[in-house]
Amino acid sequence: MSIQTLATSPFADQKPGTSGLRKSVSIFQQPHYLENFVQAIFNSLEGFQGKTLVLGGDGRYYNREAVQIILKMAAANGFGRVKVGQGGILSTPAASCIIRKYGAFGGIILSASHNPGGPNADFGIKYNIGNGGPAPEKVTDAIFANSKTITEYKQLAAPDVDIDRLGESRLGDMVVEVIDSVSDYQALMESLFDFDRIQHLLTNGSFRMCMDSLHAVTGPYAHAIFEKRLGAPAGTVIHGVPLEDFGGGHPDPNLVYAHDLVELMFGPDAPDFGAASDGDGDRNMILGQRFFVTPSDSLAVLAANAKLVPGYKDGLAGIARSMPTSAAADRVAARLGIDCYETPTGWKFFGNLLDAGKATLCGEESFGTGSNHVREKDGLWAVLFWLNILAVRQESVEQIVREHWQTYGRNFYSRHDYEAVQSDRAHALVDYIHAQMPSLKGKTFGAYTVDYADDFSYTDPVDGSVSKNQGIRIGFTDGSRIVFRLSGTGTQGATLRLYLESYEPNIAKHHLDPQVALGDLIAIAEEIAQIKHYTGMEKPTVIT
Ligand code: G16
Repeated sequence: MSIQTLATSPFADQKPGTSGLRKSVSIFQQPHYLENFVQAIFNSLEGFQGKTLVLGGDGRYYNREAVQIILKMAAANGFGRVKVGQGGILSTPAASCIIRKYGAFGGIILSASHNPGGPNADFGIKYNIGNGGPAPEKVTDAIFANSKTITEYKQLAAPDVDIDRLGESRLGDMVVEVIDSVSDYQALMESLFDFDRIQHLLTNGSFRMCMDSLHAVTGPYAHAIFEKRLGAPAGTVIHGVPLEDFGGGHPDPNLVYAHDLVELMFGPDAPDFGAASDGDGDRNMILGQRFFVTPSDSLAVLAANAKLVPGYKDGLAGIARSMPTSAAADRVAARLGIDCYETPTGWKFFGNLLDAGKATLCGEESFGTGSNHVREKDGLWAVLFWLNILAVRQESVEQIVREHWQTYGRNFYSRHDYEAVQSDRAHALVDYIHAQMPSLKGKTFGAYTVDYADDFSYTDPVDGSVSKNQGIRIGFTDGSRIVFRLSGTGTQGATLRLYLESYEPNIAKHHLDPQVALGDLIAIAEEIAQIKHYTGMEKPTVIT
């Protein structure tokens, strides 16, 4: 087996987005495309010789080929060991758990998350650092810089490794260790939650749950944890076999794409609890019987009830949420007397806060919730957290959320996505709002007066790094907000996200449909941004 150095030339489009590099499979299949990016990752790291790399992905189309390429490149570049998930499978939170548990140098996760998979859909790759979390901006910037100047990459000339059989083999001087994809992650979950109590809930005959894995990576994890370990009846997990194209579906746990689960949970014979996770297992959607819990509310409810859960019984150091996420969690933090941090969109921004012990729970409106147990958001962790709370409180999901609103008031919240907008038109819309910003403060729209209008900028309280242009915020004097952002994870044109939030302390109005409660703000957003004109769309593609 010899190390080969192959000549290559740069691709101009390898700038990592909100979470790694995501492109269509056909782009990744171009000669040298994946290799260039992997070598750019290695070139921007120092001191990994002889160290361990964790490798796995969500099992989507091209996962297995990419694993083989990366194994041979890791061997040629001098890693000492690669721990690879069996069959190339590791959920994103499991990869984070394994990096931390075994003190690995870092990890490569192959996923385009909630984007569809298959030969005509998307693939992705991201690098996670030794704390188990997504590479921070200084690392992703270095990777991008390297990708623009790369001239060669290294790979070992060797046959493919058998990644389906557990155990160790050698690739040149490097050990390849094929590990069980589930067991380390399951052990971590057992250390945090009251499995006995959850088991009792799931087997006492009066409680039913449905977990929709959307034919994505959480299937094996959910089968092992909910059905095998916790005793839920077979069939509790639906769409539990990971498929390379996710069965043709869109593995995004929201009210639109998790339609089978939504139909069941809003139907006549609905189970008590429903949940779904995404392509790589880091997102979650929580449903009660005919009841949807917004991710922003979910974070707030988990924080308010954290002491009921063994892993968090000593209380929380702080809470962090992304800027567009509603301020429901801020109200809980205020009552608990702990700090609440507002970060830009992207889980990577939570890493420093978690490492510094400033935050224990983190959450995002984009169906992401997690804690300091790993450095990624974690879909099944959130499901287990909810189950633990339900097992202790013996109330329904709806009762728990309604009681929460009674205590803290309700933050009405919604996100409107306009997908696959022509890029130049999306940027023109942003420019159009920017042009108005200096004159917006003090302006009135019906009953609403603009309090501030800015482009969100974040200074990391731990390392002082500054991230600018993280979304346009228009705040009103009553605390309501409109936020505009262009997504950093789409692969087709641009996706405009419009986030809307208002606060309602009056219990008599808590039953309102959020689209009704937010109706004035939706109209104001249209007036300020001329969304229909710029996107050419009459209505959003997805409303959550
Ligand atoms: C990624 C990031 C999240 C972010 C989400 C949406 O999630 O990890 O932090 O909230 O994308 O980002 P955007 O609004 O830029 O599309 P995932 O689950 O796709 O890895």
